[in-house]
Amino acid sequence: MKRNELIAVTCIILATLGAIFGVFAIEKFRLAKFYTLKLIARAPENGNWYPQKFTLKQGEEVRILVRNIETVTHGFAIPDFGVAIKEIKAGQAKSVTFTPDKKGTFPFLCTVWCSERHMQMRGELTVE
Ligand SMILES: [Cu+2]
Repeated sequence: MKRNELIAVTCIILATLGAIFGVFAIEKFRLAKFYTLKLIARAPENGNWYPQKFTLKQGEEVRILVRNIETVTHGFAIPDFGVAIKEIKAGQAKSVTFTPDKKGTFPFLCTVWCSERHMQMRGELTVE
């Protein structure tokens, strides 16, 4: 290969990689900026909620993105704050915004019968 061809091929490879990494960087920035918290929904036998415990600040609005990475439908609810996402289908992500107005420790849970261990698909949120 001639020197000029080598330079051209190198430039094309770098431009392609740059575009790919650029898209990932923008996506990461976008998610970090718009969502206070990202939750992964998994049935208990596949690891359960991740994170299963998290902390929020009283009076500060939060925007939670719940991502269902499984092949079954899940739901999401924090009954103490009247927060609910009725259905998050397989592979879907949905968000919910609310402001925790009281301190304490509260359960969050899946609201769709998703597995034999569905009743254990729970987590805990602390408001400080
Ligand atoms: Cu579930």
